[in-house]
Amino acid sequence: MTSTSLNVCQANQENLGKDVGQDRENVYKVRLEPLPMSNRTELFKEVATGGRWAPTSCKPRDHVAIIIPYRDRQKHLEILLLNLHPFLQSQKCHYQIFVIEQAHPEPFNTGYAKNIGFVEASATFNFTCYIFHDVDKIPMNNSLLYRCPPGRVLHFASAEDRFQYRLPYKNYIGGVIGFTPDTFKKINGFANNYIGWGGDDDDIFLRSVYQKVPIEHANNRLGVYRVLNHPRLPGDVYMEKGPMLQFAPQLYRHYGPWDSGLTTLNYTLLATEHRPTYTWIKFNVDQAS
Ligand code: NGS
Repeated sequence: MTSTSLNVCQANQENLGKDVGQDRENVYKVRLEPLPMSNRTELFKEVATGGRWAPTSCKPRDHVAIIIPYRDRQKHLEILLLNLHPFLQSQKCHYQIFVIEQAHPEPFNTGYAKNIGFVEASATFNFTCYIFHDVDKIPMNNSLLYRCPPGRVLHFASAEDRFQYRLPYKNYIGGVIGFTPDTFKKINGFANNYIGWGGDDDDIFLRSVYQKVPIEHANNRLGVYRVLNHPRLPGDVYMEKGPMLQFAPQLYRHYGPWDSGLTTLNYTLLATEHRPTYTWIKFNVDQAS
């Protein structure tokens, strides 16, 4: 059978709309322990080097790049990959997982890492959907389709366990969000100047509002996530982001998001490796940016 005669893929939707009340932990299982090597080989046997997979029995409609900003969270990355590969395969999309690591010693800048992930992933394939994914957020309900609606921001992690399966505040779009490439370019990606932990997600909310890109939260029966615990590390930098966020609406209303973002990246690519279950990209922010 040639690929042109295949039907368009349909995702499995077994948990769609299922009301599990308080019983989420028991209904939606996530794997929290690393697997022994033999089981890993079995689980990942269909995954191509670089962390890419596509269904063979149908024609995928969606081409999804998963972008994970990363630094020093090996155990969490392992757990996320163990869960994410089977999760995405059950959804029958063509996907590739990119892990974007920032070199030491500069403080971690997740907005920068996510923008670089977008640029580097786009250079390899015209993905139709880019999902920016925290390393410590594990999706629990595989009916939450990892797809990007056109012209909107989709916030997937609308029901994290640590926030009692609700948004912690009205404008929260942290954890996991997705865009089509055109929409991501329309808001100029993430701001690059939120250095250290936090704030870039609150900022992209504002960029979306002022670029008139509607924000959609996943239904909270679907956007259910287990969040892995991690203590703040001594090297984690926390910079007060309040003043930047207070000023952002004025900035974006008058000048748009062009001051900082995809169009102002200045980085050195230190490495690209096609590892067995993901593509690893390491970068350094150049001083002048
Ligand atoms: C807010 C942060 C967000 C962050 C959210 C949840 O305070 O970036 O907490 O944080 N905003 C600022 O710092 C301005 S978390 O519990 O994930 O560490 O996403």
